[in-house]
Amino acid sequence: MARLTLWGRLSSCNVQKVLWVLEELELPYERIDAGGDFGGLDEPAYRAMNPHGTVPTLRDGEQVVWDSDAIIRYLAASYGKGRLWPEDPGERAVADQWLAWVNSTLYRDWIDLFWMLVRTPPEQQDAAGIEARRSRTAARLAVLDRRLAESAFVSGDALGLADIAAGMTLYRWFEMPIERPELAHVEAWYRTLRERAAYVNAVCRPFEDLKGKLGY
Ligand SMILES: N[C@@H](CCC(=O)N[C@@H](CS)C(=O)NCC(=O)O)C(=O)O
Repeated sequence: MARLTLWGRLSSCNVQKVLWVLEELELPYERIDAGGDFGGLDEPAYRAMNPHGTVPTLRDGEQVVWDSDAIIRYLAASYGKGRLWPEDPGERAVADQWLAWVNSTLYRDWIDLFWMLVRTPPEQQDAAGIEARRSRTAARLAVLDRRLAESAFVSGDALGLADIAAGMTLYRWFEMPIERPELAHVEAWYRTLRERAAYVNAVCRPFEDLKGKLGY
């Protein structure tokens, strides 16, 4: 039996982040479908692990962790030292500041755009609201573009947690039917991510089944 168990549906972007880390670190794990049409999040046993009833949740032996960022930080600290988790406090802080920015800023506008454009049925869509989120996400990505002009990866010299959090948004960004500004460094970085089997397996998944679904 695998020591690591992950609960969460493959279509969840927060689950995808965790999957990418598991695959990147080549860790053996078992994944249990949960959330969305699979349900299970209100089961007492699930709520005992994750009081919020969300996915993902990870169990590692006796240790249970919920929230995708806490999970990827836990996995990197436990199994990714020298790979996804810099030992040097300064280098780690650089990666951490970009990780914090992704979650507080880039992700917010991007997920709102995804919900308003993809998850909202066309007859309920708000065109002005969609355009506001699209242009804000584009502006956030322009900042990332400047970061990537000076650094091979968002986290620093090597792929790290900030790349995982930011890179998770890119597949859907490039697949959504929207206008996108030219961002040469983001595009080059996206091409390098797509050369990683872990990224393709975890993140590059068509999202047809989420179209028009506001229920979860
Ligand atoms: N901040 C949390 C957000 C968790 C969250 O809202 N997950 C969504 C999926 S991305 C969820 O559980 N939705 C209910 C469902 O899938 O049924 C995290 O990063 O883990």
